[in-house]
Amino acid sequence: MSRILVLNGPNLNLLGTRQPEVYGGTTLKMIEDACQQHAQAAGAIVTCFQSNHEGALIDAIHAAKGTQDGIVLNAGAYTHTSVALMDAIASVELPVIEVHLSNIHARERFRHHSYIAPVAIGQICGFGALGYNLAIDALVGHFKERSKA
Ligand code: DHK
Repeated sequence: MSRILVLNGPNLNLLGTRQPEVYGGTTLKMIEDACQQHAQAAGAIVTCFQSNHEGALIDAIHAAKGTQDGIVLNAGAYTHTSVALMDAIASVELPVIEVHLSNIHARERFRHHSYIAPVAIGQICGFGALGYNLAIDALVGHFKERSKA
């Protein structure tokens, strides 16, 4: 079974009540439970972690090396600011799928740029909570393709 870390950044603990018109009404707990179920059906095991602190997210990425096969990451606003998160991902050499609930490209200009995108294998945005399941499918598909090579 492949192991996937679902990592969520700042303010995503408030999902469900935070600007539901932008981020939807699904809570983080609901998203994490859905990830567990979806991953199980896809033959993967999910570990979930959320932090509002950049350093804690970096520590979680470092800890994933050797313990996880890939990461689904919604870095929240750190997506648009954090060279440190980008460097952490590049350092551990794990496949990362970047997820956003909202379509960041259809929002304010400062959200169009992602420091995660250059070190991720792909980006999924605009599909709300469904994006996390799509990211799990993408990672599992990536593992399968890689094992054929
Ligand atoms: C979540 C956030 O917290 C924002 O800072 C990003 C992202 C978008 C999301 O859509 O999930 O800009």
